[in-house]
This record gives sequence, structure tokens and C-alpha cells, in this order.
Amino acid sequence: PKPNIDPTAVLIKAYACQRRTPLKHHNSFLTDALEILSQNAEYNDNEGRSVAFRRAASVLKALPYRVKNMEDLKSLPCLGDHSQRVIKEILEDGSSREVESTRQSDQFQAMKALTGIFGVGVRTADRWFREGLRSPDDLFRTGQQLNRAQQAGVQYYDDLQKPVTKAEADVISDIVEKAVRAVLPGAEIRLMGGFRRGKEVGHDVDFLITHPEEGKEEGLMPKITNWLEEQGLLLYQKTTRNSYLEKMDGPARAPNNMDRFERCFSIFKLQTGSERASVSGWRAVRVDLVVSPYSQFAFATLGWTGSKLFERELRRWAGQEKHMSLSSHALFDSKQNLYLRAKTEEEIFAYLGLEFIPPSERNA
Ligand code: DGT
Ligand code: MG
Repeated sequence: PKPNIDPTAVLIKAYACQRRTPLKHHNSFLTDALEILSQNAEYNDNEGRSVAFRRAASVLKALPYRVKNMEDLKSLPCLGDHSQRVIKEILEDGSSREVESTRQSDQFQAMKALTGIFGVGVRTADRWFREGLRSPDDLFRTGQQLNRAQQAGVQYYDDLQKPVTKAEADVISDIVEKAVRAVLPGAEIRLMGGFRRGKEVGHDVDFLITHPEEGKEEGLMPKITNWLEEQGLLLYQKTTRNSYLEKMDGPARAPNNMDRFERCFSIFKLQTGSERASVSGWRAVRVDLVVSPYSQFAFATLGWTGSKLFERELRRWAGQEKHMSLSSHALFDSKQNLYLRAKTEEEIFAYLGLEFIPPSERNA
């Protein structure tokens, strides 16, 4: 809390990738509410509305002061009428009726519980909700057809609901490092996602793996997962092509070595407990592994650090303001009709005409 900041003197830029957003901020009492509405819009398949609420929340996260009245918001971008109404009600009454009724609604709670199952997306959860199902127990009870991922999701539901701590992420880092070293000496491993941004807990642990000699990373993922499997460290794994590829059209798709970019969704069996063997046990932890060719490593690093909104805003900035197309693989400049090479994140920000934002301030 900094009491002598003049809110009218604070300039907040319109794109999240132009701003510094720390992990801890002054307006959780407002951003939590707006994010409920964002999440609810997502559950109702209304992406535009969901992003609008998320952008509004993100602006408030970047403020160096706690919002006290509507005057404080006068010069801020991205605050639509609906978000302003919600904020006003919270400032005046301490809470918003719309947010509270959403939070308590049968649909919101069921969708939260059902999409909280690993392997279950909004579409499947919505179908189950309309069939009267409300929780993982209901799926089990009614004998729903589940795919392999969903079966694991239900089986390890309680563990996967528990946040993963930084200490647990560090233990998993050591394991992944050992696995990768064993199958490909010289490979590099980086902890990504929320933990790279300085979060103390996460819903999973994300890793990016590469090798300085281009091409050496080919075929690496199956070797890693085999090694882990042999050690009995995996409860579940599925390797796929990066899911962004399917969604992405246009030039960012192009470089020919793209199909090497693999992602492994896994569930680790992590030993826990004290030194006393009698009380030691294990828990399930979600781990994502991504292998990137060295030439794409800077793009992959930027793309897998997040936050999700920060990533989305980077791509929107690139397209709308720079006529460029950014992905986790490449940056294409439509005006020059060429791919821009980069070895570091700093170079990518520079190409985009953006001030470099360090990972700890990408918590948009
Ligand atoms: P968490 O795990 O809930 O604490 O928070 P994050 O920020 O680690 O979120 P997570 O694990 O879902 O994703 C990590 C980052 O990786 C995310 O901020 C954006 C990026 N990401 C997620 N899914 C994909 C994907 O399919 N393709 C690419 N290129 N990036 C992705
Ligand atoms: Mg993560």
C-alpha cells in the first residue's frame, strides 16, 4: 500500500503486454469478482465476454494503489460498462449481487467441479451438467463413458485439486533433470508457467526442454517418458503435438520442423512425507513437458511463461499493432514477408516494439 499515489497521474497502457503486472497487487477484492464473471462467461461459451472481464481484472492488477472510488478509474483502459457497474457495487456495498449469485449458482459450481477434472473441457462438462451430473462422484455413480485422461482425472481428483507448491515443483525439476540427462546429455531444462513468474503454488508444473545442437531433440520425448515409466514415476502420460498448432492459422504455422514440437501431458507419482518410512506416501501431480528445437527456444520460452492473458495480449499486439504473427514457434513479419529469428525473449520484445517485461511482471 502506497498512500500518496495520485491515481489520476498513473498511466496504464491498453495491452497487458505493455504493462508490468506483479503477482501481488492491491485490488484482489475486485479482480476476484471480475474473474468469477469471466469464468462464468467461459462456462457459457461466451469467449468475448470472458476476455472482456479478464482484461478489466488485469488492468486493476497493474494499479499501484487500491481502488477507493470510481474517480480512481477515470483514465483506465479496458473497463467496460458491465465491469464498472460491478466495481461500483462492490465499492458501495462490499459485494456484487451478480457475482455472489453466480458464485453460488448450481451451474457455476457444477461446471467448476466438472472442468476441474483433468481431461474434461467446457463442452463435455456442459453436456454432463445438462444431463443432471454435478460432480466427479456423479460420473462414477452413473457409469459415464470416460476416456483414458478422464479416468485418470477422476482417479486422482483429490490430489490434483490440491495446489502444487514450489518445493514440490523443485523436487519434480530434479527428477525431470535426471531423466533428461540420462537419455540426452547436454540437454537444457527450464521450469516454465506460473512458477517461472514467481508463483508459490500452481495447478501443475510446466517444463521446456531443448538441446543446443539443433536436431538432437528429435525423438526425445518418448525416451524421457520411457525412462520415467521404468522408474515407476508416471501415473499417466499422453504425448501429443502442441495444441496451439491446430488452432493457429496463417504464417506462424509455417516452419517445417514444427511437427517436432511435442507436448506430454502427464501425472507424476511424487513421493511425499517425512523421513520416517511409516508415514511416507505419495501424491499425484500434473506435469507438462514440452520439447522445443533450439532455434525456437526463445519463442517457446516466451509462449510457455504466461500468464495466459499476457500471451493472448502479446499475440493481439503483434497482429493488430505490428502486422506480425507470434506463436510459441516463430514471429512472422507480414510487411517484410519474413520470419524474424531470435535467441532471447528480449529480442522478441524488441522486434515487437515493446519494453521488455520480466517473467515476474507478466502476471496479467
Ligand atoms: P498454473 O499452472 O495454473 O499455476 O498457471 P500457469 O500460468 O502455469 O498456467 P498453465 O500451466 O495452464 O500454462 C502455462 C503457460 O503455458 C500458460 O501461461 C500459457 C502456456 N500454454 C498453456 N497451454 C499451452 C499450449 O497448448 N500451447 C502453448 N504454446 N502454450 C500454452
Ligand atoms: Mg502451470
